[in-house]
Amino acid sequence: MLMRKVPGFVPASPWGLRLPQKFLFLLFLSGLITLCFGALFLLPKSSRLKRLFLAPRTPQPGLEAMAEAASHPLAHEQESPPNPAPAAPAPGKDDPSSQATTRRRKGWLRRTHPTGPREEATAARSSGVAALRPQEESIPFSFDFSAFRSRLRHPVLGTRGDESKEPQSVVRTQREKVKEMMQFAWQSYRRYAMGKNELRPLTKDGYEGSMFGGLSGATVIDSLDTLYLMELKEEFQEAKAWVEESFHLNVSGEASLFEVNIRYIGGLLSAFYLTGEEVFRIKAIKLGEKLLPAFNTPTGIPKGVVNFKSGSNRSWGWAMAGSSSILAEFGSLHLEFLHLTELSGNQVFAEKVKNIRKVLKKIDKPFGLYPNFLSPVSGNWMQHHVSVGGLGDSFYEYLIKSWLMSAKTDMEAKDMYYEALEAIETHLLNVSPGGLTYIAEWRGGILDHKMGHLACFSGGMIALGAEDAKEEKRAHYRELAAQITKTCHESYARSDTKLGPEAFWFNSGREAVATQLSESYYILRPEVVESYMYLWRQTHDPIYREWGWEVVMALEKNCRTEAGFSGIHDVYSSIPNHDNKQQTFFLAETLKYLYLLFSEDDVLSPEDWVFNTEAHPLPVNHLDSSSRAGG
Ligand code: DMJ
Repeated sequence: MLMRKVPGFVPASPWGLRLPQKFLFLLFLSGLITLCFGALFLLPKSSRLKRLFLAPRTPQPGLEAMAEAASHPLAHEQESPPNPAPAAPAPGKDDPSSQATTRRRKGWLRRTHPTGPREEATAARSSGVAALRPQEESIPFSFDFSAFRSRLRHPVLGTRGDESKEPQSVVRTQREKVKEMMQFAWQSYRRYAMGKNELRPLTKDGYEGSMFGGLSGATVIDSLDTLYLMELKEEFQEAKAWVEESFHLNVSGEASLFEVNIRYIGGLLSAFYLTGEEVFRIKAIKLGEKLLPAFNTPTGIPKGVVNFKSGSNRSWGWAMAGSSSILAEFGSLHLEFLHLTELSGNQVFAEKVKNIRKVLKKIDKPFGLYPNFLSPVSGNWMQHHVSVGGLGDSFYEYLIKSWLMSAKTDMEAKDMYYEALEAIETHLLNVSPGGLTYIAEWRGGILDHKMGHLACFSGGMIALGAEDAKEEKRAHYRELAAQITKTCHESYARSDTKLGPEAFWFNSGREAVATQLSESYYILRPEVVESYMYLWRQTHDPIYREWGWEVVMALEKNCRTEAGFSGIHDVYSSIPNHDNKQQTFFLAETLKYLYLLFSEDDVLSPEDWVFNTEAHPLPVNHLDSSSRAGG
C-alpha cells in the first residue's frame, strides 16, 4: 500500500510512538545505560566484567606490545606463555612439594621482582611484568625469583671493593674504557641497525643473515646482560623495550639450532636471571619450544637446522653431505636446556639433552676421543676428525660447565670431561720447537699442526676445570692452561695489528702465525680474552691484565670505525681493511670478558655463575640456602 503525506500528520515510529514519546523513551534509555556503566566502577576489583570492560587507566609501555602481538594472529598464538606442565625439580634436586608450588604460584608477580639494590634501581623503571599482565592467569608455572636470589653467595655485581679502596685506580680506568667501547658499539648499532641482527659499520646499516630463521635483534639479545653488567642503564632499558615491543617469535625461516640456543636462549635466560623480568623468561621458553622439532630423529641427536614454519629439520649440507650432526652444536645445549626446564616446569627440555648425553656416553670413542661428525640417524661417527677448535670446542666446555652448574653434583659430566681431556692431551697436545704448547687437530691419527682462534678458549676452560681434577693433576692443568694461553697470546703478538688470526700453524719453521690470507682475518672473536679472564681470576698474575689491555688498544686502533667496531681481513697488515661487520658476540663476549678482566673477582662470581659459550651467565644450582648476599 502506498502511504500518502498528509499535512499536520506526524508519522509514528515503527513501534507506534510519536515524537515526544520517542524523545522521552530515548532519554530514559540513555539514563539506564549510564547507570549500568557507572555501576562497573563499584564492582569488586577482581570482577571479570570489570576486567573485560575497563582498560587500565595508566598506560604501561608493555601493553602496547601485547596489543600489537594480539593483532597479529601468529604472534598471539606463538608468544603466549608456555604450556601447562608439572612443576619440575631443579636440575639435580628432588621434586618440590606440591604445597610449595601452590604457594609460589599465588605470589609470583610480587616475587619475581628483583631484590638487590642495583637491580631494584633498574627494575624501578621497568615494565616487563606489567607487560604480561593480560596473560597473567594463563601462566601455569612460576619461578621463585626471590628464593633464587637469596641462594646466591655474592652480590651479582660484586661489592666493588676496588672502588672504595682506590677510586682512581688504573684498573678502574681500564674498566671504564671497556665500558665506553660497549656504549659506543651499542649506540652505533642502535643508531644504524636497531632491530636487525647485526650492524654493518661501514655502510651504516643492518644485516639479518640467515642463521636465525627470520628472528631479528640478535645484537639486542646478545647485549642485554653486558649492558646490565656495565650498568649502562639507559641502554639496557632501550634493549629491554625492544624485546617487549618488537621481538616476535612468529617467524618461519630455517634456523641454526646451535646459534639460536647460545645467543637468543642464552641471552634471554641470563637477562631473566639478572633482572627477574618475566618477559625474558617467557620469550626464552617459547623460543625453546620452537627448537624442539630439531630433535625429531631416530637417535634423538638433533639435526643442525630447524624449520620454524614446517617443524622439519635437516643437517647442514656441508656436514658430510648433509648426513651428520656436529659435536659442538648438539653438545652445547645442556646448560640452556636444563634452565629452560627449571624456568618452565616442562621436563621435555632436560630430557632432550639427557638423551644426547646418554648416546655420547654409550658410543665407542676412538682412543677416547670424540669425533666432530655423528649421524643423527644411526648414531655412528661419520668421520674421525677431532678438534678442540671449530666443530668440537664448546662440547668440552659444556661438560665441565655442566659439572659446575650442577653445584658439582653431575658426576657423569665431570668424568666425561676429565676423560676427554686426558685423551686430548695424549693425542692432540704438542709443543713446538720454539717451546709453544698447542692443541693440534686430529684426522684419523694424522695431526694438522694448527690451532684455530676458536681453540684458544681452551686455556680458560682447562684453568676453570683444574681445581676439581684429581689432586695430582691440578698443578699440571693450571700450568697447561697458562701455556696454551701464552701460545694464543703469541698469535696476537706476532701480527702487525696485535690481533690474532683465525688459524695459526706450527710447521716449516713457522710458529703461531697464519700461513695464508684466507686464515689471516680477525672477526672480533672473544676466545683469547676469555682465557685471559679465567687465568687472571685463577692466578692474579698481572700479565693477563697487560695482555688484555694490549687487545683493547689494538681494537681501538684497528677495529674502531666512525660507526661501530668492525672485523679486519688481515691481521698482518697495519693498514686495516675492515670487513664491515660488528659481530653480536663482540658485545656479548669480547667486551664482557674484557670488562670482567678489569673487575673484582666477585663480579658474576664463579661460585654463583657459569658462562654459556656465548658468555651469557647462567646460575649455579645451589642446593642449599646458605647464602651470604642476595642482591
Ligand atoms: C661464539 O658465537 C661462541 O663463542 C661459539 O661457541 C664459538 N664462536 C663464537 C665466537 O667466536
